[in-house]
Amino acid sequence: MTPLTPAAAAALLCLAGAGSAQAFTYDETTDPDLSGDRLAPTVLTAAGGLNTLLMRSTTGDRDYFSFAVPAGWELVSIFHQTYVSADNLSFFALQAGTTLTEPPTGTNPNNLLGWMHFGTSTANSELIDDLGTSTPAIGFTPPLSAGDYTFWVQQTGVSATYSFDFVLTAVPEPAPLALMLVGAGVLGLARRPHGRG
Ligand SMILES: [Ca+2]
Repeated sequence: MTPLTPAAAAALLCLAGAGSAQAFTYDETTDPDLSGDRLAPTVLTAAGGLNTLLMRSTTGDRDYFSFAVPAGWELVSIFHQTYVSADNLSFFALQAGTTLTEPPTGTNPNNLLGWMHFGTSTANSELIDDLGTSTPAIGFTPPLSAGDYTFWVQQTGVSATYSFDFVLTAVPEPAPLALMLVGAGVLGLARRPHGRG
C-alpha cells in the first residue's frame, strides 16, 4: 500500500473529524421489532452525540441490540427518558461484546457487565452509574470506553413503551503537563535497579 503524503493524511483526518457518521434514532413503534435472539442482536450504528432508542414490548418480547463505541469516543450516559406501562418493573442489562452470552433463564449475573430493574421511578434519570454498581455483576466505572456492547431489555409481562438516550462524547485529550509527568514517572520506574536488597 502506498504511504499517504502528509497532505492526504490531513485531508482524511479532516473528513473523519467532520463526522460522516450519524447518531442512531431507532423507534420500535415505526422501525422493526428489535431482535429477540441474544446471539444475533440488532446492530445499531452509534456516533458522537445523542443516540436515541424508543422501545416497545409486549408479552414474551425480549429485545437484544448492540452497538460499537467508536475509537476516540466513550459512552458517558445511558439516560432513561420515558416509561409507560401498567407493570412498573422492567429489566435492563449489558455485556461487552457483540452477543449477550447469558440466557434469559438460569442467567448468571456475574457474567453481566451490569443490570438493573427500571420503571416509572427511574424515568427521567441517569442509569449508567446504577448499571456500573449493580451486584452481583462484573461492574464498571463510567464512562464505557471504545468497543462493542450488547444490551438486553425486556418487559415480558404486559405491553410497555420506554425510551433511552445513549450519549457518546469524544475522549478528552490529556493535558500536556500530565502527560509529561506520567512519562517521567514511567521512566523513573524503568530505571529503578532490580534485585538490590
Ligand atoms: Ca420490542
